[in-house]
Amino acid sequence: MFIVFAKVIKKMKKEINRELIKPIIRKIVYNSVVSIDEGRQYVNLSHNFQGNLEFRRNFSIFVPLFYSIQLKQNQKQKMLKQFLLLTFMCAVLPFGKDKTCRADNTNSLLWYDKPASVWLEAMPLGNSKLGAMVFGKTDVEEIQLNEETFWSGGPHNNNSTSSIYYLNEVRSLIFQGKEKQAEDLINKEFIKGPHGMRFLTLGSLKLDFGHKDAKNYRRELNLNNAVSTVSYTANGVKYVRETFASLEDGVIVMRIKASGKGKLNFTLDHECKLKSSKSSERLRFMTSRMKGNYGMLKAVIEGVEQEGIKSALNAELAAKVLADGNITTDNNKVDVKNATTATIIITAATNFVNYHDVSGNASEKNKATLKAIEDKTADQLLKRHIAKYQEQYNRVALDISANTQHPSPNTQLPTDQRLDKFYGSDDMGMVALMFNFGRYLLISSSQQGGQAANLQGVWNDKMMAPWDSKYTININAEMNYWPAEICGLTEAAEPLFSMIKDLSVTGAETARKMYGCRGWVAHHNTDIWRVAGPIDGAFWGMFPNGGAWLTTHIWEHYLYTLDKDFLREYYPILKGAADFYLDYMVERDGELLVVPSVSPEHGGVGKQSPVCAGCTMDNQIVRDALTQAIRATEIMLQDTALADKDKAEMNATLLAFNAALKKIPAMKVGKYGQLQEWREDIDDPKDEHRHISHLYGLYPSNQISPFLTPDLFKAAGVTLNQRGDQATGWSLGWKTNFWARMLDGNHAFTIISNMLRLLPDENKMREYPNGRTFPNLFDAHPPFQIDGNFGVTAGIAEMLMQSQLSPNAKDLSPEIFLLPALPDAWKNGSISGFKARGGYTVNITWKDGKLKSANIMPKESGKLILRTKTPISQGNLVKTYQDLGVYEYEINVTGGKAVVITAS
Ligand code: FUC
Repeated sequence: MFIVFAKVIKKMKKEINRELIKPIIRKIVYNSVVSIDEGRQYVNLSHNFQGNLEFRRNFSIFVPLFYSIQLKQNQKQKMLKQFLLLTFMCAVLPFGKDKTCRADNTNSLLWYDKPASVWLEAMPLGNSKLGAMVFGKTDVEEIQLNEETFWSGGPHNNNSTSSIYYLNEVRSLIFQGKEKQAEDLINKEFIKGPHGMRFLTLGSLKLDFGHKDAKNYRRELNLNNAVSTVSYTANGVKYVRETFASLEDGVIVMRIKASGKGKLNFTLDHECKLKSSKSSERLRFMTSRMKGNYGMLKAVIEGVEQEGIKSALNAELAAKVLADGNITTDNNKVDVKNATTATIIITAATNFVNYHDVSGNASEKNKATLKAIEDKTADQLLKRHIAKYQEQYNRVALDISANTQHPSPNTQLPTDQRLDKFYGSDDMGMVALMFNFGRYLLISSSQQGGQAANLQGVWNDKMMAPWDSKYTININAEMNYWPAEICGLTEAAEPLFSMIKDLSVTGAETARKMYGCRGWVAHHNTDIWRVAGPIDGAFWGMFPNGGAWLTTHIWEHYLYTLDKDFLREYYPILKGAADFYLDYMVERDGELLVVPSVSPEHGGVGKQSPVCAGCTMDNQIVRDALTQAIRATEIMLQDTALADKDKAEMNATLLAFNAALKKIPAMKVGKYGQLQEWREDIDDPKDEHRHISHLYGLYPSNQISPFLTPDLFKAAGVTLNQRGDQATGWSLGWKTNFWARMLDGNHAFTIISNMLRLLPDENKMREYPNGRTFPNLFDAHPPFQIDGNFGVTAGIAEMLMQSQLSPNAKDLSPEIFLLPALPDAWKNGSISGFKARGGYTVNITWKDGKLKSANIMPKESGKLILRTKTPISQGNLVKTYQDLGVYEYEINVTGGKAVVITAS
């Protein structure tokens, strides 16, 4: 089949004519959207086509191919016949007989055969600014909405003004072993509230179609183009609804089409549990190309007060309804009658400008958003959205399969059933789907100029979101961004950087007021108002490392991109995080200790309180904060235009940071062979706590490595085994990365298998105690928390490629490891577009569990240390780690010139 097809393609390359193919596609695919955008061809066949599923999948691959190929007129009939025949054959041949025909859509498509009955079955759409959950109902459709800046409260801070007077007493109590008393004092004098504001919902748009008896139902979310489609037949009419959250234009668009003329009738309404008012009106529009009427539904939703912080935000939601039928707007609703097609354009905004300015105007923002696109057709909006989305999404590709000859039959099931059957199956496409979904979620919830993805990304329907849907920065918010750099979604991380910038300002006040320290600090939590003080109680909140941990993302961004302008811009923030520690740490027996602190949400055996001094995670984060600040300072010093005064200041900084670094306590191995979580050997070997904070040094940091610190590496393995293979969703995400760094692919895969277990809904936890993924593939803590999605996405990448910079390396020469943790179950596959530290782009293919080839593109010239588990034909073999089965090569690379690697 493949050979026949390849031959035809070869022939067609010479002969196909675009003009010929275009009408054919149009004819075959009822109402499909075919567009060409500056040389980029794509086809969206996801709606209005009632064919065999496989046909659609295969067809969507072939059409762009054919479409971009030039044909001569005189060959057209013959070629056309071959084209249709081949496409048909692909559709009817059993899946897997021919890999070429097996489009990889099963790795990028979520689909269901019934509407969502609960929120966690609905399809998430987003463009960072707006989040939407589309239920796909036939009777009354629901689109639940969020706007990223709609939070409770208003500008404020939560810095205690009394803590500074009790700091010494707290420290002295801790050093006397009276941690409980220290905790009580912290709770009384350090943590005064408020404890963070919450992320609010805009409520839902409801579209009453009244289609109670729908047949041939299908809904899907296509990760290849970020479009969700619902189709069904009611009363003999086929209805198709296609929804996307435009990344380019900042709106949500729903296009609705009926197969029968004038058969589309619906009423649009808004419902919200928050206090809101709504209005609707019928307006006239006139553009250069069209004129007519449209309906506008508006809702103004009031923010809420929380913990005495008055609400400073209001949101306005606006839905513009265009239709080719009658539009009326009675009772604050929009009514569409006797139409065939309709388009709803949704926008929302608040008066939020930034964390200390709420002087914006939601209504003006919405007007401007709608005005900017008033000339654009729905087709154009779709085309612009897909182009922007694919520019990011298509940077990376992952293919993994257990068996290319006989793919799992599970691939044919609706996604919830496929997920339910994953455990123990060989459906490795499900893993790829989860990986792609993670990338999709990051693109959809975090874009330049927007807010960082919170605990639920940008999707929350609850009045009281779990943990307020804030930013928990003792692991969760950081985890959200673990896939960003390695998956080439570097600009998706920009909202995180801008949040860190804000925190470096609010956190400087916190450092000064609460502790009398220079630099800046943030504790275990923050929100849209960028509160930096401790919250909830010492058990959680007395964690002065949240800000510094966040800054590692800035340094990492530099390592991945080598962008010196970025580093220059953020240098003061890196330095400020390190400066804080110089003042906050206390010297004890020649060691510098972070005190007071906690190893997140966890205490040791025999302790009544987790409050402590210099726990392992403190030391690891301080070590990173100081090391990255030192390296950044060294890079800044290379600037020949630096004034003498600045140079002198930077040299003094280097001296101070280097001196402090020498006094940071080393990691210790405890009595069970475990890595100690605290300075004292008080770990409980039976403890299965979800936070494994002391392994921060293994991942995301690189202070524990099989090559540089084999004893600590072994101890980390002992700790991981003690903690077990079950956990909350995000903890499983972390464990996937841990086991990848332990170079144990099979164990990492066990963790992924534990994560990919269906939990039908939050209230089914009893029946499904092991459920960690909801039907719509949202991660289950439970409840829903998006960090697990991002954690496992990063973990899958980390199993296939790792890059590190040796903490000891003077130069920043990177170490790239190809296939460090490939599980037996992932026999064959490939990755492309993965980014590695040091400015590298990496493609890898493997076969029968072994590296086959790789293509490594360096940005700059230098020396690369390359590790593999299979001997290769290139580079100088400098070391073999017998016990690990690892080969280490040194390769000199030239910037912009790909290094091709082949297994020897
Ligand atoms: C931390 C975790 C919890 C939860 C919360 C949002 O406090 O310990 O499990 O993820 O953040």
